[in-house]
Amino acid sequence: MTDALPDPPASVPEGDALAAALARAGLDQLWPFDVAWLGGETRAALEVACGTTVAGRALLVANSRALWPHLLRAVSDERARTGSVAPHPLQRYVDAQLSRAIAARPGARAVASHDGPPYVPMQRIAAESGFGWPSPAHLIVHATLGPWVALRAVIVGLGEAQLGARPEPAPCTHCDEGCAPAFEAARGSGDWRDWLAVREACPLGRTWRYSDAQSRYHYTKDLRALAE
Ligand code: B12
Ligand code: SF4
Repeated sequence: MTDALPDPPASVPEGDALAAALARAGLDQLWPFDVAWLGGETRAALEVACGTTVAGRALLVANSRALWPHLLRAVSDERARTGSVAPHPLQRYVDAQLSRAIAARPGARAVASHDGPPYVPMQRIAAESGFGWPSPAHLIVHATLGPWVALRAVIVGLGEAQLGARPEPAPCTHCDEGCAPAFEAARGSGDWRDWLAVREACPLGRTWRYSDAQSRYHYTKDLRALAE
């Protein structure tokens, strides 16, 4: 059983009340970036997703395993209130937290990774903003969390960037354990456990892996995982 593992430290930019509110709700990995750090194509796709031109400070909203107990509480409250759980509880939870967080920030606009199509290119934004780097298995890998990170949203319209130079995360160098063979195996498989094995193959961030129920829900969307 992996549910007894501790949560990783939240990553919140200093003095950022909006980010701190999201972290308290389990959206615990907040990465400020300057829209100017993005390549032209990515920025254009972000503008399409936001329905407006974007510039200045933006915030990438991601989560580690820390989100899971918050989601379980929200689901349990919903069941107590209405007697059932409506579809897409995770997306609804994220949407509610984003709306609440930006309510007091005129000009701020949030676009969730599940909004679409067209989708906001979250993986390209994560890579080009320096949050993480793309692995040979096409997952974004974070320096601390490894592949155990979900990309939830981008918030734009947060004023002047004032962030200096873009941080350069070290890209994946070849490692002995390699996710590439696991990825090749998963591509030909219809079993979600083979996709989970792609994440498990990475030596980075193993301490922060998702709990068993969280993994099952993320890969299968099976609502029964929320009741375990
Ligand atoms: C649509 C989608 C899917 C679709 C279609 C993917 C496709 N090839 O067309 C399906 C349902 C198959 C899918 C599956 C998975 N996905 Co997906 N997916 C997305 C989503 C919502 C949109 C992608 C998109 O079209 N972006 C817009 C285009 C323009 O940008 P792009 O960078 O060129 O996008 C390409 C890649 O992102 C790629 N892609 C999407 N998901 C995955 C997963 C893997 C492993 C690979 C290799 C590529 C890939 O497909 C896109 C189009 O070619 C993104 C979130 C987002 N908004 O980006 C998540 C996202 C990329 N998926 C993610 C994950 C984890 C997965 C799964 C591994 C697990 C899961 N949730 O089921 C599986 C992979 C297993 C499998 N059987 O393929 C994560 C990646 C996290 C990370 N650390 O990098 C994201 C960011 C969602 C999240 N909340 O974190 N996904
Ligand atoms: S297994 Fe190795 S190559 Fe794959 S993401 Fe992890 S560090 Fe990178």
